Amino acid sequence: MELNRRDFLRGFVALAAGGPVLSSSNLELRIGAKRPSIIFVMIDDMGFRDVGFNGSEYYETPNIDRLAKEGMVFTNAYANAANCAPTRACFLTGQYSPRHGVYTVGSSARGSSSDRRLIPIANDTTLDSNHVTIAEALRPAGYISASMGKWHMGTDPDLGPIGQGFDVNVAGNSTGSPKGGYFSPYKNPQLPDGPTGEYLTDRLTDEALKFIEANKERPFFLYLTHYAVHTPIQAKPDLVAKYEQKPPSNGQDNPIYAAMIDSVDQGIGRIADKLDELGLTDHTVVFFFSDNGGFAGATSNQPLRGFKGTFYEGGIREPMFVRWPAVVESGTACDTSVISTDFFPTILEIAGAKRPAGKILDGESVVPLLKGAKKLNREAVFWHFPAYLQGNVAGARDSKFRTRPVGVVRKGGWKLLQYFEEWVLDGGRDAIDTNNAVELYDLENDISETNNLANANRAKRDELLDLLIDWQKSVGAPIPTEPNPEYSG
Ligand SMILES: [Ca+2]
Repeated sequence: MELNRRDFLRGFVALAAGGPVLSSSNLELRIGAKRPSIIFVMIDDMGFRDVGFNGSEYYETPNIDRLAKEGMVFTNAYANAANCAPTRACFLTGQYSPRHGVYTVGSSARGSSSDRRLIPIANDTTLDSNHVTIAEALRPAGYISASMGKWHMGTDPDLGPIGQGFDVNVAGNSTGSPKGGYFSPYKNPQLPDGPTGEYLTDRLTDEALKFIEANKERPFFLYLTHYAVHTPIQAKPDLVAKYEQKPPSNGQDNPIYAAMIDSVDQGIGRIADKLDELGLTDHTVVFFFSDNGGFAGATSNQPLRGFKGTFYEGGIREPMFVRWPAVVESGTACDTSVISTDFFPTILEIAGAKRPAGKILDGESVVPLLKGAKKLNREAVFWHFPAYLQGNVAGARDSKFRTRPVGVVRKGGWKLLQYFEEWVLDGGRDAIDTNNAVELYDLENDISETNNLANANRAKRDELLDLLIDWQKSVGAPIPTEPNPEYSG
């Protein structure tokens, strides 16, 4: 039996994942003990078009683009929510928000009460320790895990990364942004200060390189969860100067934000170089993702509608690639919808780790897609946001809220949004043709969600609405129904 390099690597992967193995017992012995390492890069607030590989002409991301090109780019990749904490809770548990109760950041009753028609569902701001996190699920498979950067789910010893199963925590706590800013001194109890003026993104990269180096002989899981590119918008002056010389492009025009992205990109380049230097590149799976859409004060998501905080595409569609030279054909793209709850089962399959006993995983492993399949088994992906997010951003439904309570489903190229205020208070399904409770978009032909087809395609509308309502029942999604007595119309 003759093996070329790719066959060899595939055999290694199959073995690691508990799948069929190559026939050579020597080969099994040599590679059986080694499982792929996994680096999950979670950027904060990075918009879909904030990278070169998705068409930005202003921001420069040559390292990110190179890794994307060496792997598979996902063009319909979604965060589970339009803001930070819920997407992270979904990623860490592999469960949709109704199962852990983290729906939003802070209070679910944001904005002025007099503008809210319903009493929203209460929000959990931390992840309860009874959940099994991805780090806890990987541990029995022999993985050492590190969380480096923003955590936003609580603070150690109990609810930070260490309390939730990671072996290493650098800089992670309950905060959603760097309280002391991006330059040392950081005022972060989980991150000893560096030299004055050290830049946080560079520091997290340094820490990541140290972790990789220290664990090069064993499988590791590195959750590199940059604080960048969340506010405060702060960057290194030499990089800012570079972008001040560039003409804005397609609404992207902030040189400081561009420089923040540049520092992230340089860090990715340094990590890729380290993997090469240590001979780990072929056996390390690199995921690149962001937790919600681009922030209205910093970037442009066009042609996508809306920003961080809205459930239009600009709030939830993310830049994503997976590089895994042993398995993923370079230069490939996948347009199947995937969502951040999919990472948990994906990572377990890659690691050959068992699913947590007694826990439902809502996502589906994307490993078949990585191996060239075109579809997953499921019919649709869902969102549930029974809360209010204040703010006036372009593309939102009204000028007071980035979103009001909403449920969302995407099936194939179609997307339906069910707005609970109109649904609950204005006659529900009986009045669906006139109460403005649902919106239906044909994303394949209308990526900007400009044309609401709810009444033009009632069959599709009803099909998606039935799917969404069935899903809400199946996960026990709480829908706000109590009118707010303080609402003043
Ligand atoms: Ca975020």
